[in-house]
Amino acid sequence: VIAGAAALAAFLLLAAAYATRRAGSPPTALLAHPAVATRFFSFDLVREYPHDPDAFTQGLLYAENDTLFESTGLYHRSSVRKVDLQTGKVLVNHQMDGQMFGEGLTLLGHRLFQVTWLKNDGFIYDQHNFSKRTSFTHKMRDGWGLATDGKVLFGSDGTSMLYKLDPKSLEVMKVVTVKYHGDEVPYLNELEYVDGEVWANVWQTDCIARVSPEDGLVVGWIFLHELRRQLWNSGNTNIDVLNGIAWDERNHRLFVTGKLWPKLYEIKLRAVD
Ligand code: DDQ
Ligand code: CA
Repeated sequence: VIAGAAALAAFLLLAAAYATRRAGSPPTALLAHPAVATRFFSFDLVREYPHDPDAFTQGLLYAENDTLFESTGLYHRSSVRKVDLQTGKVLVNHQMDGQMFGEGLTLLGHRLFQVTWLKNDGFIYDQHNFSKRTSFTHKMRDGWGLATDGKVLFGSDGTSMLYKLDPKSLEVMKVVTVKYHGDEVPYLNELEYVDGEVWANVWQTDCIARVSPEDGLVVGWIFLHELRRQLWNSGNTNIDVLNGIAWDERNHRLFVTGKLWPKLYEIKLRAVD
């Protein structure tokens, strides 16, 4: 799996270089696929905040008033928490059953939806009282990421499939295969809905795919390897992968972090194409 992910990352970089070089005359192979002008993004660092280095971040979203909701994974350590953005302090913590491995989290209305790894079980929490909890089952192959546009849920299961789920019944309303120039993009992980697109961390890479949820086409790639490299170079060698995207829609702030990362970053994207 790790070799596969490394190959995917290498492929993305090559594809980016190739697409840039040939921008004037698209290669005929690409013309066989719908003409999508994929954009490539680097970032400028706006601010960094502390993040619990023991949080194996699986789901992240911005709530309001500088608070975030986060779900964390690992057996006997999974949690759902409300976190103060500025200090990284955990304001409210719900420890999950030790047999559960927390995954994606999203907020719709006043309810937090969460999926779990290697199970089809999910939970719905009252955002003001995590002990008010119900459960559901879903028909995705597994539970990885969740996001919402305020009406439906979007889900990922570690494949290249992006699901649209009915928040009432949790039934699958639609599935699209996420593709970049005709090739499937597997390992879709944590999700975020941003201005009509679904953004997805691609597991084991430092890349976020910007996906059109209507047809699954990748319309942009965000490259964040510099964040992980900086952490590593400053001695944080226990960190795991990039995971966790939160969008503050009102103030147009974008936050990213990773599993066991001691920092959470506010970044601004910069187009490099
Ligand atoms: N996922 O978040 C990518 C869906 C799963 C991550 C699993 C990481 C493995 C940790 C070790 C598990 C011990 C059984
Ligand atoms: Ca998210």
